Amino acid sequence: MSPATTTPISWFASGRKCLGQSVSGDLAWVNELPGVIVVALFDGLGHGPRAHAAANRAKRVLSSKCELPLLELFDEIDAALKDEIGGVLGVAKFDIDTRSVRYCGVGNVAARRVFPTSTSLPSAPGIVGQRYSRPPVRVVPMSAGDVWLFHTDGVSSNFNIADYPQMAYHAPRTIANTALRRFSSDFDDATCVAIRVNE
Ligand SMILES: [Mn+2]
Repeated sequence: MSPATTTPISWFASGRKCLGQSVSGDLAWVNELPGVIVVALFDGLGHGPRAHAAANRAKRVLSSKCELPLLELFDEIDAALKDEIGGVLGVAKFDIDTRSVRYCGVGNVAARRVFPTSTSLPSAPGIVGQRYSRPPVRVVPMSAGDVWLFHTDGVSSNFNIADYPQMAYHAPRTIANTALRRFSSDFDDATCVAIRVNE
């Protein structure tokens, strides 16, 4: 994926598959709609071909239905995954007009604003495609200079960008690649999306 150039948001998605696997069960998906940038991160249960198939299914729904309100989008993906292995999912909508970020997450997927202040958006328990609690929709303000990280559990949540004070000033490509290189496990698929709200 390539970073946005025509919007007030720049982003980069970086990912790597589990050692020994030929495919990844993680999916980072970003779409720029008029006024809204949708960022989705899916992690199919386990890894390998079954997780990859689930991620592909989630991707098809995202591609056709990402304009739906978040909870309806989750319902659609849940229904589409009924005969797949399921997975965890986080979806954020960066709304340019209202300068806000709406987020829903189910399962172990991280959504964090890491700069200038740290805020983690919690997920509801469960597995999309199997059983989950309808996630609350979180709405937080979006300000120029904010840096967000979305990552799967292949990247450690212990990673704190405050420990690397220069990092937040780098381009999203560098932030995502660095998080992946320094803080990911070889033994799981690992994916990180870095987002910067431009001035
Ligand atoms: Mn994982």
